[in-house]
Amino acid sequence: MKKHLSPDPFKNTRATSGCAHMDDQNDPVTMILRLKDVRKTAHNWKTFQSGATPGRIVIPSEVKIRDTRQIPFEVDPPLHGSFRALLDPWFKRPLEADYKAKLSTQIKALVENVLKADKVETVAEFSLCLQSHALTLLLNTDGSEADTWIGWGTHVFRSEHDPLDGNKAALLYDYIDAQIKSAAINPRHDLYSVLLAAQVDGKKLTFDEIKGIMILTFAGGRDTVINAVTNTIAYFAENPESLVRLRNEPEIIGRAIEELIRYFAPLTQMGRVATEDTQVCEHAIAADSRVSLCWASANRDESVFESPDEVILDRKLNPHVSFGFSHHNCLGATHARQIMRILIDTLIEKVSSIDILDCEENIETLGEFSRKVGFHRLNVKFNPR
Ligand code: EMZ
Repeated sequence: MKKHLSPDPFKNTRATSGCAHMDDQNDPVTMILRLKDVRKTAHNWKTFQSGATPGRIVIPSEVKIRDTRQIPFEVDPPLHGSFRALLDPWFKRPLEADYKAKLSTQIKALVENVLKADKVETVAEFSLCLQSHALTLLLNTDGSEADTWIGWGTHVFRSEHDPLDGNKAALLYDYIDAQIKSAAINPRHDLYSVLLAAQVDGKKLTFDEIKGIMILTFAGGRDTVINAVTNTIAYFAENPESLVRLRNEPEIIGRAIEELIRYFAPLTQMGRVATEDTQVCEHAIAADSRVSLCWASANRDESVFESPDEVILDRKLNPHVSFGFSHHNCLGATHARQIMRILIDTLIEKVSSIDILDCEENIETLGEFSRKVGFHRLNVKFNPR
């Protein structure tokens, strides 16, 4: 099998049942697999809440390793809307010319650097570096902070052999605590200082609210961006004609980005907790039990997407849910799309082909399903134009 491929493990169950069940630390989850049901459930925040015990809507659940509520994604309307109103303008900054220019400088330097090497481990030496440097722009913080974050590895709450690593999370928490405290003493121009000066619904944010926003900013866009970038490199390695096509038809790059993000669905699913006895496509859901919005399955729904298992770079109808759906749509999506845009522009300009040398896939186990979400290791050689 080609290394870039991401097979759809949900196909049969999506067609026959529409839902699947998985256990997660004795707190079972009903996975919702069809696009229409995923969208309807995401929209219905009164019955399917995000504001449950912190960590419970994440799968695997993080309740055992954290009690800080991540904001805004673990908050329901109407408070959720007040936080989004504060945060949305800041997270739209990646559209500004100055931001794009800085991101472009970072990505160009990184690509030029890997072009000099005989072998590059894409996850650690490329995607993680790219993600961490780009995050200094999103936070508007000192560029040298990236080196600290790179040292933490690809996931904030997981380590190589531990899917829930509380000690690792403590590293991030201590770091964020120290950053908030120092910004409180000496105000700066970064996100910490913006949050310290801000108000939501006429009130200053508490320390824990600021911390919750910062944790989400670090955690939510980390493995997801790394997966998106690494999978994109694997795709171009095995489809060199696509690089040529995008070079010749730059007008389809926007659509190509959406398609790569649809196909690879960097975040498999996100949970909700039912506030009452209810049902989803004829499956009974008990009050206080969990459902998941399975973005990865919904993106392959054959009743919506033609040839869902193919990457069609200029796909026209593409209502994918890789960035979630409804009011909780991904706050970092503008930043993520800008990263993909500049990455593709840079590859087109500087790279002729990419050879995969060896790899180890990152497979998630979700009850009866196994899903490839990316790579633990992807050694490649970038060849210059
Ligand atoms: C949470 C989540 C947010 C969670 C949009 O996703 O990302 C996961 O990777 C983290 O582990 O804590 O931030």
